[in-house]
Amino acid sequence: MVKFGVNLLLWTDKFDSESVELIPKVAGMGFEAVEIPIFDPEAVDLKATKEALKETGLIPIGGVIMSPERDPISDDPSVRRDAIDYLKACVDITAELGGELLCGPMYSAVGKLAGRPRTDEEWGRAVEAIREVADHAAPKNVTLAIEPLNRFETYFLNTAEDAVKLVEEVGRPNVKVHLDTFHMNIEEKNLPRAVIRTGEHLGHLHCSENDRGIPGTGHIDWEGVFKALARIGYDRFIVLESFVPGIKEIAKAAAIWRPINPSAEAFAQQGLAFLKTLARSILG
Ligand code: LER
Ligand code: MN
Repeated sequence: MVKFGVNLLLWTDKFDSESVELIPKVAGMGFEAVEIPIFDPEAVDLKATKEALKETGLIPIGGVIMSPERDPISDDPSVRRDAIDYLKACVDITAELGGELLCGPMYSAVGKLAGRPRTDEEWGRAVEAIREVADHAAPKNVTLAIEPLNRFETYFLNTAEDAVKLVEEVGRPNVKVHLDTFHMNIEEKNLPRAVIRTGEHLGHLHCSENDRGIPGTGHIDWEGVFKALARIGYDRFIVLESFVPGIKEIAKAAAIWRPINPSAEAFAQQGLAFLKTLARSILG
């Protein structure tokens, strides 16, 4: 059975002790899982977060936020080392909170564009970094899910096909592909076909409308996507993701300058209702 979650980036880009109050809020909306953006591993209040998760029964998913200072494909070896250390800290937090999945674009900084295609050297650095983090994560029972982004947010990994290629080259059973319908709408010729080709490699899914609006209000082929999920037997998380202009860092990274949704709450609640209805009729 798939489980529905929401990414807390909808409300905050810095998960800290104050953000813990978002956990009961999300549980009250009817979600079963919560994606926690780990901006600063030191700022995560492990004790309070664990308590809130225990009280609500929500399943935590860790989300990474890379930056130019922690970039696994940087030319600077110390920046690469900081990226790997950061990712390992995110694995530790995810495991400590009782989670089994760490997701996101963990190969490069969001918004980093080089004005050229990725190089073989950068590809090799990403493979090495992800292998090292995966080997750290395996004994903690944490799986990594790698998210391709659209071409305006990264030059490194844009398509499901390339993400599968990366995951196959990494060659670790605890490394999967993470797809996001918003990015797919820009980069894939056909969303259901991309899901089917990802197949057993699919480890995580973000759902967002083509304009980052509420699922069901735009032109994403939701029925096709869910039929493809049924065909590959997908039974992991489905996480709603959007951003609002007030959350500055993520608004900047995702270029959200106008209110796409009436409110964060409307996005989460209406999106959940729409996707749950679809899941009931297609996934059973
Ligand atoms: C993160 O999950 C994502 O999809 C990016 O677009 C954030 O900028
Ligand atoms: Mn996403």
